[in-house]
Amino acid sequence: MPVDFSGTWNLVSNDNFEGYMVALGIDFATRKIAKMLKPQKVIKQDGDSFHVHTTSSFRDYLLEFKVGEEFEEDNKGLDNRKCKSLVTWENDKLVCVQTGEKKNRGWTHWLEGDDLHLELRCENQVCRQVFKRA
Ligand code: 1AG
Repeated sequence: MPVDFSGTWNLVSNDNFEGYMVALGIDFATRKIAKMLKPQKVIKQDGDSFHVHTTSSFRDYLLEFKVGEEFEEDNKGLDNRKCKSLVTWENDKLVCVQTGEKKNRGWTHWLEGDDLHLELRCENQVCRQVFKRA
């Protein structure tokens, strides 16, 4: 039985989101708005099948995937760059490698106590987000 990430999660901290957005080439005006946001994540997990909806007052992002199955990701409303994404389990962590134009791009989700953690990586930048159950 894998870990269950299902639930509604609210962002409580967002370390170096600015550096991550700069690495993705997000323009100044968009970054200024984006870093004020407190997004919510709704995760629906059925075993290895995931539906992750990140919502905010500015933009939303929906990602659906199955662990171990590579898919095309469009990053629509984020940096809009297409990449090939593959999510795998590394013990109880969900690790995504996003292969494309940007080096070292990907993310990791894990649970720690009652918190949901997300590390977002691009080039030499790491953004660390923590979410609490709504
Ligand atoms: C993700 O999480 C990232 C989801 O895939 C969105 C989080 C951060 C934003 C990423 C890049 C910044 C690009 C543009 C800034 C503009 C708007 C910010 C909007 C933020 C809310 C959507 C991994 C996993 C499943 O949870 O996606």
